[in-house]
Amino acid sequence: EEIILSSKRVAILGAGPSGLAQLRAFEAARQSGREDLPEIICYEKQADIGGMWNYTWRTGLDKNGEPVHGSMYRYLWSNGPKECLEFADYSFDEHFGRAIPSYPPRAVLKDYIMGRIDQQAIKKYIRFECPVRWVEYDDDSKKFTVTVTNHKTNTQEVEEFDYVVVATGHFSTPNMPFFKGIDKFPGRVLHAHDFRDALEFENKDVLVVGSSYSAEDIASQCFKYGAQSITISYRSQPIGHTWPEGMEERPLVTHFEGNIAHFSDGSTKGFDAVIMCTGYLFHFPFLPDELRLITENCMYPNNLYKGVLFQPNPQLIYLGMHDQYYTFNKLDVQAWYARDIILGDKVLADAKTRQADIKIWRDRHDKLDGSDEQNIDFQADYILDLLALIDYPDFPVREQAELFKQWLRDKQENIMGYREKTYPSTITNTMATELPKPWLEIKDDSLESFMSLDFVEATVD
Ligand code: FAD
Ligand code: NA7
Repeated sequence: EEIILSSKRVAILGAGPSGLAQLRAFEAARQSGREDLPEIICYEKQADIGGMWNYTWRTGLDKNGEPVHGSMYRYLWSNGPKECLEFADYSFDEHFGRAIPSYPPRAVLKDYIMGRIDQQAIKKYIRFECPVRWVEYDDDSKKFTVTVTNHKTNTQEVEEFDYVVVATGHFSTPNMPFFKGIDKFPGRVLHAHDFRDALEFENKDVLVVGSSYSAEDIASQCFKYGAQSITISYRSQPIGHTWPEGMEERPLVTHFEGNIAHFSDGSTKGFDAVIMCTGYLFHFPFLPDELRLITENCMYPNNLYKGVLFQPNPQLIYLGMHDQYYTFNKLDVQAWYARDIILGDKVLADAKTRQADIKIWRDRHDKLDGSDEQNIDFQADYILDLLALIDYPDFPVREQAELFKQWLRDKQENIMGYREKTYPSTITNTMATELPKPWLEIKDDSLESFMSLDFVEATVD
């Protein structure tokens, strides 16, 4: 029988990359011989770990009637170099036993992330098919009450915790705009969240609204899988790539008449389908106002000390709430820091000191010019700030920032070919191998098919 030495209890909400990073951080402490670990329960709505990286064919509601979490689609490949998300303590070489290309498909990246986790050790903390319904904090007992629905037993569970870690992601609840006449559009209208298989749009004229990652990638997917034409409509700034024939950018759609879209430059065009790539809402229906993070998708949400501790109540921790450049390695660093705070290894600064620190970062954040280059350096500085506080293995954050900037240039040079570029690992120095044929021609993206390709040793200029 397990003896619980600590009276502390921690709830982790979500078992995607953030929640898993938190579980793994505690597991690392346990393996290093720590005995004063808290009791942990991780509640996960889905039936498995992996979060966004679990591909689901479902849209709308899942088998339990819960909103489908997944926004990933078939044929999704990493949209950034794998060298920028490589773990310091688990390299791609170690996982795959050989060099692979820099931009792997979803299933390959998922295999890597999962490979680092001792699934047996970690799954025992997780209650699957348990969506969190409500979280409350009691000022007197200084404890949270967490209420979940356990779909496996069809019962409600209520437990008390000292800490709650919110790791539920923020790319699942569509931000869906309205345009006059869209209610009478005769074709399919969907949000990126519900986009699954680009083949649905073969030979179709597709309107993509939005100008960020989803718009860029879903438009490219539609091109790759045979759409007849793709028009990308931007609100603020065009993406600005040199698009292949059949793709173009236009300013914002103003309204629809039948299947005809009218754009703000006075032009018009008829479409078969409209895909709203208009981003996501931060949605925490299980949190009362006083515990709820209120933010848009940005580089440093307000009210989060060190980007993780909720300022009004630092027993509440949020992971992965920034807009993303760095992903898995950054989530690891956040989780490591959160663990040290929970274990009491780090003394928490008083509210005034924390507020002053938040202000420094928010002031810097307000001065960013919105360019990717500045955002990347800002996020690198943030990670380095956290790294200095913890004993997580150092990793070459700045070198990875330079790779991100190269990635931007490579996308600019050839949006349909950037995934053929290769970069050296900042962890092992291994040079990525090249795809044996153009990305546009590799249409089967399964793990087996990808790993059976004859990767080519990269030529060094
Ligand atoms: P998530 O992965 O979203 O996991 C959150 C978990 O919380 C889920 O398992 C969910 O089921 C669970 N959950 C939610 N609500 C509840 C609840 N009420 N109760 C219990 N559990 C709940 N990143 C990259 O590094 N490279 C990429 O190429 C890339 N491509 C992307 C493409 C798309 C289309 C999207 C949407 C994101 C992409 N990302 C990419 C970013 C991705 O969000 C992160 O890689 C990562 O998944 C974030 O991890 P997370 O754990 O914070 O959130
Ligand atoms: P983002 O990066 O939050 O971008 C949202 C985009 O949607 C952005 O271009 C917005 O334009 C645009 N938007 C938002 N509302 C509207 C309306 N009303 N009309 C027109 N355009 C609008 O979300 P993404 O889905 O692209 O990316 C999220 C993650 O998914 C990311 O990490 C990827 O890896 C995958 P704006 O520039 O604000 O004018």
